Amino acid sequence: MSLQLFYAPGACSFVPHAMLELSGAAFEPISVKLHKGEQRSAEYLALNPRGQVPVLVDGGEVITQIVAILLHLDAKLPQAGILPAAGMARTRALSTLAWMNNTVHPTFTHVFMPQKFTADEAAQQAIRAHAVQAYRGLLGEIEALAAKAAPWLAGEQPSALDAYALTLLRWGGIAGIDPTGFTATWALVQRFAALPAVARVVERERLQLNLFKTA
Ligand SMILES: N[C@@H](CCC(=O)N[C@@H](CS)C(=O)NCC(=O)O)C(=O)O
Repeated sequence: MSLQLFYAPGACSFVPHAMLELSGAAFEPISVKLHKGEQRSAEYLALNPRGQVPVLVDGGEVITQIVAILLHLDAKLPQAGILPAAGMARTRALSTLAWMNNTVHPTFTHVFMPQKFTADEAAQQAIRAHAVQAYRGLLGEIEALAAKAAPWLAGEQPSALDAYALTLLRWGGIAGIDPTGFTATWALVQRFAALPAVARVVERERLQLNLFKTA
């Protein structure tokens, strides 16, 4: 089995990165430095013409999109507990995963890269300010889920939802939102980061969980 994961430190690729490490499967993590524009190199665009991470290469097959990568890994490495195995628990976890990926994550993109949505600098500031407020509300929704975690977001086992929650809450600090204010999520994220496999990924990506800076 040859598995390669192209990831960028601190990016959404943390989600499959953490789950691969938790699975115990052998894989090659390959870092793509987004701040250096490596995702726009000819070599990388040949792999993923959209110029984004994550990319999973499994036996030469290129797979993009977090949800597709996670479902592929879940089928291949069921021991990883990427999602609950079956039943309504799986359906609910998929529902939350889809929402994190299609709603929470793109809201942060409006905070972090408003230039993707308009070239007008004043409009960029307005988009950013509006998206920060929306993002705060979405982190509040994750907080309500974390308050009910038993003990993880998808139930008894740590899953992709906990990895995504870590990424999204950490991004809150970049958006100027204090992550420690979301007490249940903050506790969950710290517990997840302390799992030995996840701690290896946090170390490999050199992640600091709290990026919030007071003015
Ligand atoms: N819908 C995509 C989103 C991927 C994405 O937004 N990746 C970001 C990092 S979090 C990226 O590679 N950005 C680089 C860029 O846009 O230049 C997925 O689920 O994989």
